[in-house]
Amino acid sequence: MAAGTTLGRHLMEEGSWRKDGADDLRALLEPVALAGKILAREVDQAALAGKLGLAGDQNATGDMQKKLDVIGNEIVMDAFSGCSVVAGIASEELEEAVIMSTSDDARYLLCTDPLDGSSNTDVNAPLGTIFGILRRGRTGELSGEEFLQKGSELVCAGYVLYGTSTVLVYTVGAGVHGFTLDKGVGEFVLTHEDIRCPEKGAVYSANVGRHKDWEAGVRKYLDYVTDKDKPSGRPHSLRYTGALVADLHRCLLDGGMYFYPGDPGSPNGKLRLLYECAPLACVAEQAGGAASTGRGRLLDVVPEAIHQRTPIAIGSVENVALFERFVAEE
Ligand code: AHM
Ligand code: MG
Repeated sequence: MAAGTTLGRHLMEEGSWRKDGADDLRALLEPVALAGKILAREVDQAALAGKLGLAGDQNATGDMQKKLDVIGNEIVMDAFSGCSVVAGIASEELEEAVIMSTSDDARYLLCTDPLDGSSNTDVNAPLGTIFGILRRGRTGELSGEEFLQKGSELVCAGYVLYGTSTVLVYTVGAGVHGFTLDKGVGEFVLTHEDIRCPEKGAVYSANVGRHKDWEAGVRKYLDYVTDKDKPSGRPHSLRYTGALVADLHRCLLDGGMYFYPGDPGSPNGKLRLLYECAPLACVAEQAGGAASTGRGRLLDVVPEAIHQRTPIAIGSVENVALFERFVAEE
């Protein structure tokens, strides 16, 4: 694609040969891009505007909300408020799914974590926005049950990473493309065309401070990647930012694997299936990588609840396969 390709132009060209069509793709992704631009500005200015720190409430899954979590959720909802093709939104920051449009054109559902990695807000470390779009099988009154579709049903997924630059990465089911925000002109410009995740990598991302609570197979995997074995490139290097989006972005570009397993207090780990893990699993697979619960393909898991958690291992296909073998052997 030509140098200087904007997201809008890319969507028109991609959409011209996709089932959902250019108009739908633009209707779905332009609000994501708008929310990404506004959130990039909010994150940038938060310390100056007194928007760091806790908001004072808990969200639906019991996390203490940061002010930026609340602001992020409002920004995403506002961006989609004029989008008639999206019937409803399920968000990490909303107890229940919210109706956005009752139009007969409302053929899609949005799943989102508006601000991934929000423990990073006050320390100037990376943050993200995760989004996944599902089809809606019917019209009429929206029910929360309609969101309970496995990740392989996602028609579009991606993330915005607020790091040293702001990057929007998306897939509509055939390849993964990345756009960097040119803040001077306010446009996302194609900088990472057809991202391919290396088949293996020598980096792992996990909160190893919790390793004593992990099941035996996961602990053995950690022993394996930290063992010294020059021919196989071990030990692997540890990189953990506290923002899944940033750690996955590194895996996609450089290879490696992020994992967040369960522990006795939280058998399904920390991360949420519908709006965190499934959209990112969709991106990983589309880039030639993989995502697993440790015991099978993550995109095959049918959610039973909007805020359901799942263990996850995501990144290079060989790393994920090896992780699954360690888990299966115990
Ligand atoms: P959040 O949605 O509340 O920010 O939680 C998700 C984040 C991930 O981005 C990150 O990898 C993980 O939680 C960090 O958790 P921990 O502090 O337990 O390592
Ligand atoms: Mg999150």
